[in-house]
Formats: sequence, structure tokens, C-alpha cells
Amino acid sequence: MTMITKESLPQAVEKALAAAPVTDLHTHIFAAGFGDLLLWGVDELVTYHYLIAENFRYTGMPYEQYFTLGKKEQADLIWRNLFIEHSPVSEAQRGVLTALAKLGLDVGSRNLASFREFCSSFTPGEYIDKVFATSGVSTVVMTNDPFNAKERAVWLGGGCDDRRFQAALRLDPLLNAYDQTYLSLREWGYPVDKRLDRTSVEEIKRFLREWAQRMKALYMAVSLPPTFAVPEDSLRSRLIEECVLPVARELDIPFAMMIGVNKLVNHKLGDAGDSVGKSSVRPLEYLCEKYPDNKFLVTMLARENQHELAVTARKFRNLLVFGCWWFLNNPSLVEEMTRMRMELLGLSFVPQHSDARILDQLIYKWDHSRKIIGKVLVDKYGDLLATGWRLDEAELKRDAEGLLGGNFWQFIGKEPMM
Ligand code: RAT
Ligand code: ZN
Repeated sequence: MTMITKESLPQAVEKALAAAPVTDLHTHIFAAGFGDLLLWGVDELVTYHYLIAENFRYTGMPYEQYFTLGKKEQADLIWRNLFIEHSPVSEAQRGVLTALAKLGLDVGSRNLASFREFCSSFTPGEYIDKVFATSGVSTVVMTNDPFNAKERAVWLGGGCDDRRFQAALRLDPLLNAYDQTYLSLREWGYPVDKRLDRTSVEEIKRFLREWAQRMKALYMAVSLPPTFAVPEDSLRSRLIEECVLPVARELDIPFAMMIGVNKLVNHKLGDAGDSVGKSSVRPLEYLCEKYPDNKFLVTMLARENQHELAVTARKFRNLLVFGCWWFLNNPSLVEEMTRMRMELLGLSFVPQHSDARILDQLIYKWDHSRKIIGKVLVDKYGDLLATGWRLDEAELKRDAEGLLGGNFWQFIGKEPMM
């Protein structure tokens, strides 16, 4: 049993985190079998929607014009604006450099053509292996939308047998746009109506059950606006209470809520045009209390909501707080949130998910997050050692494995797929 000292602590924490297999519980990447739904390589990396938004800080180019360009031209433009004409200090910009550097490329060369050449020497399958090995990620959970025609076709054709890629049944179209999506449900053989009568409720439950089982979904998920309320007299509130939660209980899977996104405040920016707003945690308190047999995975987008979210998790063990989502995935905020969560919740939370949309991003998102989680752990363990408490290497390993994946698997009550 190797005991930890004040002197050996920083290195021991780094070692424990580096060795812990990561389960990334929310991403937007896909297994190779999903064809071009899987985005990878430097042109995708540079045209990430976070960087599209940042690019328009530095150019007067009409939005429409940018979106008429081909992928390579878009990447050239962003590379010039964000990386050559300015120093790439934002988190998403820095992330591109971390990813390329960890792939073994000389970012100092600033040679986009050579980065492209490197990426094109891989097949998608080889690139997946390389990125998983480089990032230390062992399992990712995808975001799987049965209302997306391309994706739907893959699932109906048998789906995905790469166990590194697990599924999450994403319900935004169903819950946030039922007045339109009920028509698709009808087309697919679920006789539902617009008002959500008794038959519709049963048919939607059948739809959820069938798709969750088809995907072997680890959880169902939705992103929600700051105005999200339940209970309320709305289709979404009824869909959640009458359809989603009963099926989640029946299948024993959590319902994930990602709360606080204001969609398309600048619609010309597409995916890059969403923003943030403060939400209420009252709906969470209501749901966690009224449905103790349901499990809720929750992340919130506003910095202002983080403290009350952590406090809510102290009240309800059926609530697992996860990740520093989207505009919060910046080192200063990740550190602040991780510290606060640890101080309120001990180790019973999931500090980070990547939200990677491009495979390569797993590398930087986890490299950057691991370092910050490590910094916070060193401080917290340091405080324990100062009291005379003793820690050994095995305990650090246990804790690191929990934070980077184990806590999620334990919460959902399944064995890690790795
Ligand atoms: O972080 C993002 O990439 C956002 O565009 C969203 O995808 C968000 O994470 C979501 O899952 O809705
Ligand atoms: Zn996401």
C-alpha cells in the first residue's frame, strides 16, 4: 500500500486520473457505422460551431456567405481569422491546438495543409482507435435522435455494434415540438393526435419503449429552455409526466435534462446561434420528489444556476449532476464549478462530459478537464493530509475512476461497458 505524502500528492493524482478510463456521458459523435454522421479531422475541428461564432467576432462577412462556402474554404477562413490574424486564446481555439499537438503534429508550423494530409492518411475506423487511445476515453455516449432521417435509417438497419459507442435516446423533437412531430409519429404507425389523448399517451409510450430498446439506450435525454416548467399546462409537461417518466421507470433508465438553452437567438448562425438563460430549479425539486423511482441526470447551462443545482442534488439522491456544459466548458468556470460541487457533494457527481461533436475533440476536452479536476483534487486531498488523515494510492485510483466514469455507471445501475 503506497501512502501519499504532501510531496508525492500532485504526481499521484495526475497518475490516477491518467490511468482512469473515461466514460464520456454526453457527446455528439458517432460510431463508424453511422457513415458521414461521424465528423472527424482537422477541417471539421476548425469549423466547430463554437469557432463559427468566434469567427464572426473578427469579420464583417455576411453570415449567409460563410454558409455557402465548402468545408475546406470555411476552414481556411476560420484558420486565417482565428489562428493567424489573432492569437487563438479562447478555450475552443486552444482546443484545436491541443488536439493536433497530441496527435503528434507540429502546431508551430501553422501548416493547415500538412494537418489535412495527416488526417487523410487514416480510415474513420483507424482514426477512432487513435483518438480513443490518445484521449484515454474508453466509452462515449452518443446523442441519438430517432427523428433524424439519416440516423433513423441506421438504427432501422440494425444499428451499432461498436461497444465503445453507447446510445442515448434524444427527445428534443418529441418534447419541444410535439405540435409538429406528432405527424411523423403518425406516419410511422403510432396513431397519435395533437391534443395528446389517452391513446396518444399509450402510443408515445410504445414509441419510447421501442426506440429505447432498439438503441439499448442508457438514458433518455432532452435539452430545455430557461422557461422550462413542470408541472404546467403544456404538452411538454404532460409528455414528461405521462409518457417519458413511466417508460423510464419501466426500463429502469434515467431521464437526462439539460436545462438553460435559448435556441437560435441569432438564427443566422444556425447551431452557433443558441444562447443561455437562467432557469429555475423548482421543476427539478418537483420531479425528484414526486418521482423517487425515477433517476434524473441533470446539467444546467447558466453559471448562476450551478450553486442551487448542487444544493438540489444534496436533497435528492435520484439526481446526478453532470458536466460543465457548452459555454461553461472554460477552464475558469470548470474549476469554480468542480470545486463547489466537491465541497457540497463530495465525490458524488460527474465533473465533466465532453459534448464533442468532432471525434478529435475528445482529445482536448479530456486533456483540459483532467488537468483541472486534478488541480482541485490536489487541493482537497492536501487539506485532508494537513489534518493528519492518511491516503493511499488505491484510494486515489478509486476516486479518480468514480469521477471519470464509475459514478455514472453506478447511478444507472449497469456494469461499465469497456
Ligand atoms: O454544446 C453543443 O455542442 C451544443 O450545440 C448542443 O449540442 C448541446 O450540447 C446539446 O446537446 O443540445
Ligand atoms: Zn450536447
